[in-house]
Amino acid sequence: MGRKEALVNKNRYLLSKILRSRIGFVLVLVTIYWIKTLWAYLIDFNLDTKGFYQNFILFINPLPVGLLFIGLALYIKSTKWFYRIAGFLYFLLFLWLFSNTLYFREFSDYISISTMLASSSVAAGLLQTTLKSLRFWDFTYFLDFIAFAYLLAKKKISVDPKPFNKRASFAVTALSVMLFSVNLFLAEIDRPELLTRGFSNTYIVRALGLPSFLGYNAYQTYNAHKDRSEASPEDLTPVQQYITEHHAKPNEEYFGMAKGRNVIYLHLESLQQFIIDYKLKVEDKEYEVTPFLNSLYHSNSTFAFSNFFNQVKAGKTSDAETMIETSLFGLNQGSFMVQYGGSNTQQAAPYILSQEAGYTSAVFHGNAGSFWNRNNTYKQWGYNYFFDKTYFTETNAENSFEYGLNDKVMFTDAIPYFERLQQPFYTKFITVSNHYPYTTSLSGDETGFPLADTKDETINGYFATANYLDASIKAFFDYLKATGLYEKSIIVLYGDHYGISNSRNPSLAPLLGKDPETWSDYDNAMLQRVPYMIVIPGMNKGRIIDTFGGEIDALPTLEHLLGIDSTKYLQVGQDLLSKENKQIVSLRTPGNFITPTYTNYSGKLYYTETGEEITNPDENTQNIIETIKEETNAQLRASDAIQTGDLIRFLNNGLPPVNPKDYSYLHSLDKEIEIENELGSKSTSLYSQRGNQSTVDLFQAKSYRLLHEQTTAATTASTAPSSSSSSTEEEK
Ligand code: GP9
Ligand code: MN
Repeated sequence: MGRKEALVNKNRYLLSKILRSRIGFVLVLVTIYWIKTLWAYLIDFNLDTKGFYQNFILFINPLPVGLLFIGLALYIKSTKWFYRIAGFLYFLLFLWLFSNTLYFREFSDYISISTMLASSSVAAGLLQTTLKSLRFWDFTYFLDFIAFAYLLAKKKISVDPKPFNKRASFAVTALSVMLFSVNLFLAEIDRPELLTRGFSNTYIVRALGLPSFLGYNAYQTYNAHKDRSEASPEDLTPVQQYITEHHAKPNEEYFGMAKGRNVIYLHLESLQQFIIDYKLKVEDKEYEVTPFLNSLYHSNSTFAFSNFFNQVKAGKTSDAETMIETSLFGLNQGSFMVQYGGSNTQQAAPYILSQEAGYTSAVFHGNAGSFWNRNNTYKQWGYNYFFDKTYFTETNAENSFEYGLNDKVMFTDAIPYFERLQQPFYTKFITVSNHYPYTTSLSGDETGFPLADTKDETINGYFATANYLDASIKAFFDYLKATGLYEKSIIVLYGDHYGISNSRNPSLAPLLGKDPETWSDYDNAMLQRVPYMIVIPGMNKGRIIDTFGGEIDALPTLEHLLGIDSTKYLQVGQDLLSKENKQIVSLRTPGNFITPTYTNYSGKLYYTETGEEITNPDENTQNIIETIKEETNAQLRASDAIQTGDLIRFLNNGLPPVNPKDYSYLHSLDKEIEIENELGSKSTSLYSQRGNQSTVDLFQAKSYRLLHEQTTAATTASTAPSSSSSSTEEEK
């Protein structure tokens, strides 16, 4: 017998020895499940893990649940049933894993409870697409079954008739629960508030594994379902009453002034209002951070708001999107889009505009479509297209970071899809490069804008990424102007939420000319302002408006500018251009609010204008504060009732309910082209209007280095013209 043969025999012997005991059998199944899951993580799922720590969590996460689940069989006394149940539990885990790999190939997401509960026709369709997504390497997932069948046939597996000790079985359960807690603990360190905020299915799967994701999803679905089943059409009455009383009549001067125009939303990631007109001082030199946005801010084509506040909570970006698109708040805990977005009946801007004025709608965003459950929520919002990262240049270390593709690349890559949209369109570009930690998104030619000089690296990098965002927006505006879309559009820009958190604000204070020692919650509250600018090219009534408002007010403001009556919708915001606007900004934490006179933040009351704290309010002030609080509570109450009770499903306002099954975000370019072809000479896409000529070349986003070289070259050009020739060559 050769050495190799001896080794194989030894291994075989060892395996059959392990398999001979019940616990051995369980451990073998757990190990195979573990290996298969890792295999699926490696070849099928795209989990976007970064660094050793995240990969380590990914590596260990199949073990606890695998052991817990298959280990349950150890409690069974009967030999026959022990083997049957252990095998069955293993098979269930495998089935869940394998179905998810097939599903993921098609949908880039994981199977949720609502996917499974979908009607049988969808299920049949699912089965079809699933079968189509089988790949030749899938046989690897079945190798163990073949091996087991072989061993059984050859009678190599002998059964262990001795039941496992009850206490030992319990010890296995306890051990797996403990391992699971360790897993959860490590995951929470990597991503604080993982379970409360939800983020995306990918985050849950990569931290806790597929079976836990199912449990998590089931819990959320159950909660949403509970609130929903308790609600009835009568709940609409108080909500509608609030909305009617709270309605702010449109200002006749502006009503319909942008009627029929394309709507372009530019979501400015983490951009705060303090950055507008701000000049960063580094080594005695001043650098304007957002020169282009500043020019918009001061333009007479822009309604620019100086007291516009973000009203998000744990759902951050998703909360901002929810408010902007529906004029309803996110939740007090977690993210509305994650918990209800995919299932609630909603009447969001894309759907309203398609119904009222035949708009086509699209979102462009360079991150995974499942983040914040966008892929499902957007269908409920009636978005015709969602171009997520799968439509753009593949991400790598240079062109992207944790949260997605860099903005300039995203805009560049969006053009081929953007130019094919039928007009009028409602589109949203969600930028991402100016996102925490502000140190990892820019590299190579995009670096060069000076870093601030504080002790906090996050703050130091913020200005450079904000400058990058500014340059991306400028490039996009240049494109709009070059194509002629500019005059046909209304462009709305908003910052979604703070970029520098309250805990870091004292370090930011000196850059704002403030003393960190006296920095207060009032200052924190004031920093919740974000940019909000409505650009209507060609109009000249634009100015800086100091009305106090927030994200919840954006939709009625837009509707009125487009000449749409907002009264028939369940929206709790108020038009910011209306003379009847009450200027009460409810923050999502009940009791916190900002008005032009008072600010109540983190349990403290201030005069908004001076920042002076009101420690002993007189009776009159107390009454005023109580009235404001009651107003904000009523607004949040109405919104929460609609959101958690899914009340829009009871509303009869003439709009048929959105059917999410009518929407798919696959093969979108083909669909756009098909529509162009169907419409023929009636096609209104930019591409068709330009005689089937692409506008891709009209979008030019130069890197920071090129832009910078160009300006230095321009200033030196008069003295040394030859020095600029090489860089101009490169710019072409
Ligand atoms: C990710 C992006 C970030 O797709 O929109 O969300 P945030 O972390 O800002 O909530
Ligand atoms: Mn954000």
